[in-house]
Amino acid sequence: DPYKDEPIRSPLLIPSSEKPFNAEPPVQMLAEKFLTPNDLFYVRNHLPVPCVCIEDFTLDLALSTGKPSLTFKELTQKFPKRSVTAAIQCAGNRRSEMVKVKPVKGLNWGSAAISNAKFSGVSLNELLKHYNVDIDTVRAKYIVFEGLDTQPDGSPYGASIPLELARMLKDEIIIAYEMNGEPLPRDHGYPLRIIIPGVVGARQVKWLKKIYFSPEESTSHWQRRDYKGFNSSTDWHNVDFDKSVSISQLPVISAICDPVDGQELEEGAEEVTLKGYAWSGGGRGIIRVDVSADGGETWHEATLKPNGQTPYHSYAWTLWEADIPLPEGATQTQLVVKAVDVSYNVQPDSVAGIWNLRGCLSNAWHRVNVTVPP
Ligand code: MTE
Ligand code: MO
Repeated sequence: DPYKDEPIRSPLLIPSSEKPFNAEPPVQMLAEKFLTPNDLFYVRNHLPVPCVCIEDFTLDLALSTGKPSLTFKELTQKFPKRSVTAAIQCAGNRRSEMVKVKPVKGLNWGSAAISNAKFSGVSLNELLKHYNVDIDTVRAKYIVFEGLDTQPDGSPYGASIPLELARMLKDEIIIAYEMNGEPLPRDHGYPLRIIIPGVVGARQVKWLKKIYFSPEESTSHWQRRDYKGFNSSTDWHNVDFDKSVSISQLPVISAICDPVDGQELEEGAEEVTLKGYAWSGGGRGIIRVDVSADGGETWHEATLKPNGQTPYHSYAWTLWEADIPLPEGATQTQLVVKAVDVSYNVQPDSVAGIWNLRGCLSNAWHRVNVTVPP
């Protein structure tokens, strides 16, 4: 069994698949803490978790100036420790809402395939500079990352981002060895993972083994045949993955974490307290979160909890809260949230228009139905 050496996991995680292990935390717990505790951080594995002996481990770079292999000790001792607080979100977060429109292929994620942590490690740019590589003048089109986890045919999990994006983010990309001040947990990439803030989860390669520059994208299945967007008339008979652009920076999203769908509020309640998260890719900060207690007829502004970052380098999520009146006398109603980022990007009001066959990028207004016993 290739899965016999999996890590021990919190019993609080709600699995959407066991082998490989995929799980999200209870959504109410997500909005409680700005930094998601490591054992509650959602897990998205495509393959068995590799067992790494830290003494034998090296990170391998293939550069124009040479092919250095660094031990864990060299990495952690030779270079200054840099940190970034960032949300990581699976492209399939909130996929279960798309499934209600029409079936899709993918894990049936709720709203908690996203988490937020402080990652610390070595700056990719500082590492490259140490080997006399200037990311601004490298002659290539992509930077490629490979993990230690391999498919049955021996090919590793891999991902890439355009070099243009890597240049924009050069001071923010980190080869992380710590998560919230602790060594990276095995499920999250021990001993190393690349953190590319503001970019989709699929590119945050865990168990990072190799970095190189290339004239083409990573040839991995997950770069070429997955994690792309399509319009809602594209189906498995006419889909052309080569024609679609790989997902990198993600669109604006939000969700109500508390109350949860189907929840019964207090008897005769006149007000409801909503809590949740909002986030946008590309470092675009959240400037406003609107909530409604009547299915989107009338809106109130939620109170944003500052994430400590600046509007154009806002990689962490923004938690928010709102106390709003319930419609008078209603015994059931729909709570809604939508967020606005600093570029005034907004979320689409319904999921039908953005439906796609892989159920990615499900960022419509988030709706939660509740009942109010009279
Ligand atoms: N890296 C490797 N090596 N193998 C993987 O299966 N999954 C990716 C990404 N990095 C994956 C990986 C996907 S799709 C997501 S959403 C994130 O890791 C999930 O990170 P997490 O498990 O730390 O939440
Ligand atoms: Mo993902």
